[in-house]
Amino acid sequence: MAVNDRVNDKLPEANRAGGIDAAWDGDDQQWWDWYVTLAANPEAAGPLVDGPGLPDVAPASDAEVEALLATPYDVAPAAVQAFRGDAFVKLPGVLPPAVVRRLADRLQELLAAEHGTDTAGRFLALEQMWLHDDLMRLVALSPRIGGIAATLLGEDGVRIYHDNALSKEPGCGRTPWHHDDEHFPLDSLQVVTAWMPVSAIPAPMGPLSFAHGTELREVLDGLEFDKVGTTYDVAVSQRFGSSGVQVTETPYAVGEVSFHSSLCFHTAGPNRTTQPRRALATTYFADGARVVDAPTMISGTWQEFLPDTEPGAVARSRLNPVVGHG
Ligand SMILES: O=C(O)CCC(=O)C(=O)O
Ligand SMILES: [Fe+2]
Repeated sequence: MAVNDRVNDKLPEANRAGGIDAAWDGDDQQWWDWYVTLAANPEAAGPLVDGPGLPDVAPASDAEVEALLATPYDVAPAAVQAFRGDAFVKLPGVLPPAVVRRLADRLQELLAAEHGTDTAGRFLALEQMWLHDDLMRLVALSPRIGGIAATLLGEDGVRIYHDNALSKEPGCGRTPWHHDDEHFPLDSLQVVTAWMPVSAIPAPMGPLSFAHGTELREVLDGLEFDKVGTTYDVAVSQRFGSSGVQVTETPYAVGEVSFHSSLCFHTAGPNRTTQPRRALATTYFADGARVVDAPTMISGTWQEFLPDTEPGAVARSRLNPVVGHG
């Protein structure tokens, strides 16, 4: 079948014809249901294995969560260097196990309320939880997390773009290779996502994996995004392989949090465990950044995160408070 004849039934009708320039015509969950179809998945080998479970500790109280998330984290100079060179860094001990446990328990409630239990093999998302959930607001607006983001970017202040819960359910396949610059309609490369797992994430569960470097768009020069199939994902992987690009694909310990810049190319393996692979992902951008002139469908439901903000305007709506200071 010719490339142009291929269809992807997860694409909303309005996004099927033409290129990627049209605005996304579905909701955030529909976006993820489509997006994971763009990842190539080798034949799965063997049955699902046990996951690591949730941290085996009593959950922190909400007051303890609040106090911890207000406490600055000491970012080592070597970590800042690593982030600026590699475009990502994984930081140990950002969240104590009892806090992780409390967040995992609450996230379970929120996901069950929204998506029910018939979720095997899917990639479930929730976004903008901070607008209606007190605990999730503590995370999204955390001076600790926002402070790390500002320090890594070398900015005086960062604003929140959005929060997310990302649940890769048992049996769900890979996340396609991508960098987030194409997802955020921001005219700035000073954008970073804190990816906060709510359990340990061993290799079979599909930890987020990162290609090292801030200049990788050069390595991928000429590759075209494929909105119906896996050709882009496959080609990125081949180019990285043939160019000797280093990829870090390591497990996460409980409390470890990664920060990836919008220039960082990343992917994640399938979840071959019986436990959902869950993380909270909050994105921050430099105070003063503008919205691009022409957001595309890859930017998804961006007006939800930047209400009353026109393309080209400074991104500082009522939903983008300054969260962290460097
Ligand atoms: O959770 C995943 O597999 C993908 C997450 C991601 O791409 C991101 O947080 O930028
Ligand atoms: Fe991403």
